[in-house]
Amino acid sequence: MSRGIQGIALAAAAGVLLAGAAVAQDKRADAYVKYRQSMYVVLASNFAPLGAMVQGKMPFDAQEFAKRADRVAYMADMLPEGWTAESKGGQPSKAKPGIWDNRADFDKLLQDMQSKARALSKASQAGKIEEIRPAFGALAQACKSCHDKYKQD
Ligand code: ASC
Repeated sequence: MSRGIQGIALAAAAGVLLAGAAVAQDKRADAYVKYRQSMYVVLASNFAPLGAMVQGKMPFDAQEFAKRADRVAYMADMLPEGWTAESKGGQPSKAKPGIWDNRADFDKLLQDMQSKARALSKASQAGKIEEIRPAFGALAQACKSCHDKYKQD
């Protein structure tokens, strides 16, 4: 092999290796997104019946409400695990890229949602719908505030 051809072969091999590393990186990010979305599925699936009870679309069951509100708070606390730097760019995702440019603001919204979720779980312990209703509304608003800014429609 001439020097020139050797050089080209080396450059091509390096290119393949780098492309391989990029693919591995992408797959890792995609896996993080999958993990993250699974958390949101569990969270939303437990949040939905709370909404139905608060709105009178489902009979209010204090025990059931408290159980699901506890799960929502638990999942909310787990969410940051799905928003690590490794998850950046993972697909398919509705996360707006702005999250990574406004990380402090995003984290603040996430923490606010976590604190509202804990408050709802606490409020649900006494089983009084009139105490639960405002706490539920505050949590729903916290979810929406973040979605409006950082989630694609
Ligand atoms: C849900 C759900 C959301 C939030 C949001 C609350 O049940 O899937 O994204 O509540 O609509 O405002």
